[in-house]
Amino acid sequence: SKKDKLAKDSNPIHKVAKSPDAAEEAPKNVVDNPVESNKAQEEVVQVEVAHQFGPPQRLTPGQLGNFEPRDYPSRNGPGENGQAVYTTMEERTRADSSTREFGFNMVNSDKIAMDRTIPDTRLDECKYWQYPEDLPTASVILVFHNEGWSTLMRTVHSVINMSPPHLLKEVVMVDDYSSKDHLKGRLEEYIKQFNGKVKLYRNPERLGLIGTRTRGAELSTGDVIVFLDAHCECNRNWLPPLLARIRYDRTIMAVPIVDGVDWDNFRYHPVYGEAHHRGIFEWGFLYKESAVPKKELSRRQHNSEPYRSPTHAGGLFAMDRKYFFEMGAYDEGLKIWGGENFELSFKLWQCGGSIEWVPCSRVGHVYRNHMPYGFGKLDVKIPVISLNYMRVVEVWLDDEHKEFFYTREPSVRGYPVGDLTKQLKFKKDHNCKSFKWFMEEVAFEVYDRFPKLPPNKAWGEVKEKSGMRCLDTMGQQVGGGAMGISGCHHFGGNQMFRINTKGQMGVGERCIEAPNGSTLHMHFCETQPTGPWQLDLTTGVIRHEHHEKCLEAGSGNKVTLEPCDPSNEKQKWVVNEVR
Ligand code: LR7
Ligand code: MN
Repeated sequence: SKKDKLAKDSNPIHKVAKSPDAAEEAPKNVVDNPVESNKAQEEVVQVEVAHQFGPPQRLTPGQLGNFEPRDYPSRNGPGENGQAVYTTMEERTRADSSTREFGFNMVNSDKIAMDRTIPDTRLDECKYWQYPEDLPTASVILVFHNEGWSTLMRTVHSVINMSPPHLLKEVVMVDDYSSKDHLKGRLEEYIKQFNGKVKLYRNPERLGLIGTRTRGAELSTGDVIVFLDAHCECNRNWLPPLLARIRYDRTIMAVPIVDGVDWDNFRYHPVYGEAHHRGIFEWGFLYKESAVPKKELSRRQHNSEPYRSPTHAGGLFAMDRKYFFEMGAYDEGLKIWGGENFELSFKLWQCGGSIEWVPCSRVGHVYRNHMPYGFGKLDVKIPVISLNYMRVVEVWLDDEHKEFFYTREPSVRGYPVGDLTKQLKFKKDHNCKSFKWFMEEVAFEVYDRFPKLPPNKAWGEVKEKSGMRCLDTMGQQVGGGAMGISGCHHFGGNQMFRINTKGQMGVGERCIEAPNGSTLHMHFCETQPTGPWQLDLTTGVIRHEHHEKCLEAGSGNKVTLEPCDPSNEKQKWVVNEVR
């Protein structure tokens, strides 16, 4: 294909247009961009190669890749160079309450300059790429709901500072019905310093992040829309590598590599070491990242080149604006938060687009301590996220794979997902490929980690026949202490188990084992969907076939494996489906 051919073509043709006095221009912010394309004066050879190494002999230290910003001035305020900042004893109470309110330690964030420097986390190669001069312009869209002040505004400053001015059409802020005071007049005043480059729109009601993003895209005027969460810090030259892929092929969704920013001390750090990762999922549609398979890596010549990914975390990505709407934007039936990353990903891949992660584009994201906001009043009796997943599953998965989702989340099966006519019509009209194709050609490593699931033999709360207590994880995690039994609450959650026809007992994304032959513990599920648990539906006995023992309800919250005794009522269980 054309794409493959170009990826292999390493002959550098693109000429760099560089203004001679760029180095003398005073930086307006921390980082400015010394390169202004001046096509009238410079002979620019147009090539179709959007991501191409420049001629090595030109790339002396004074002549890096064509959009490379100058060096940071060295500064040493709190948090500079992405260093951690700390809370004093006097600040402790305020820091904790801000963390409860925003999911971030705002006391620490407030100490850090809006334009602090962060370490360049890119591969060294990245500095030497020559990007096309005629890149599309970008609207950076920040949707926000009750975000903290300094984390939000640092995002805006960072986008402005780190983007070549002529490529940044605007920053579009869309307030998703926030109630915090600092997001009212103070925000309106503050953005005036950006001379109209930062625009602010407000939702008349809570739309959730998904609907708000679509609205932000409608309000945008750039060629490309770039979504960022409202608590990000852009790294050096983050924008051109994303735009270059879209210029090359407008059906590519270009995704930056997400670095971590700590919610407490705001240290900026890469999430992974050398190895590239990409976005996948398990069958309950929890988002996962996994090392990129060799087969994909070897399609490229240079380790800093973009690679294809089945999906992405959701928050940070660039797309051709018109193409986003040609693809139907987000499903309007998705509510507030979650699953929209899969909807757009599956739709893109199955209907002719693609997703690429771009190693030379890096953006830091502050991972929250917890989600500080609710989802508002919604008439939904299952978790909103599950409802969103169901809409995605019902539209984009085939029967075989749908079944894996409902095996992993049996309690939501059959819940009404609302009208899908528009989505199904889109799929048909665009002749979209099957999910099987997607699994085989794009997401082929998923089965290695998350095998096809055999049917459940039983699922629900595991209740003692002779009492009112149910098997309960007791909040234990992998590597933690013993699980137990406690009063049945019929809400599922920590009391919702699945035993499949191959003997695996699962709870959520985890599996249950009895490593010491006595107490039950959480485990990472094996890469085979098998296990030692034999449930006899008639007698209610749950037997561990390797230890040759049976599950017995003890005193207090205890549950253990004991020698099997068919006459012991404490070894009899009933599994009740709960919805
Ligand atoms: O009702 C809401 N309205 C909003 O405008 C809820 C949230 N929001 C805003 C919010 O202020 C923020 O700017 O939407 C943005 C995302 O919300 P977060 O930061 O609470 O989400 P998250 O970072 O916990 O979750 C990830 O998954 C989400 C749901 O699917 C979105 O896709 C987020 O963008 C996504 N974040 C990322 O991908 C960041 C990187 C990796 C992670 C996690
Ligand atoms: Mn976020």
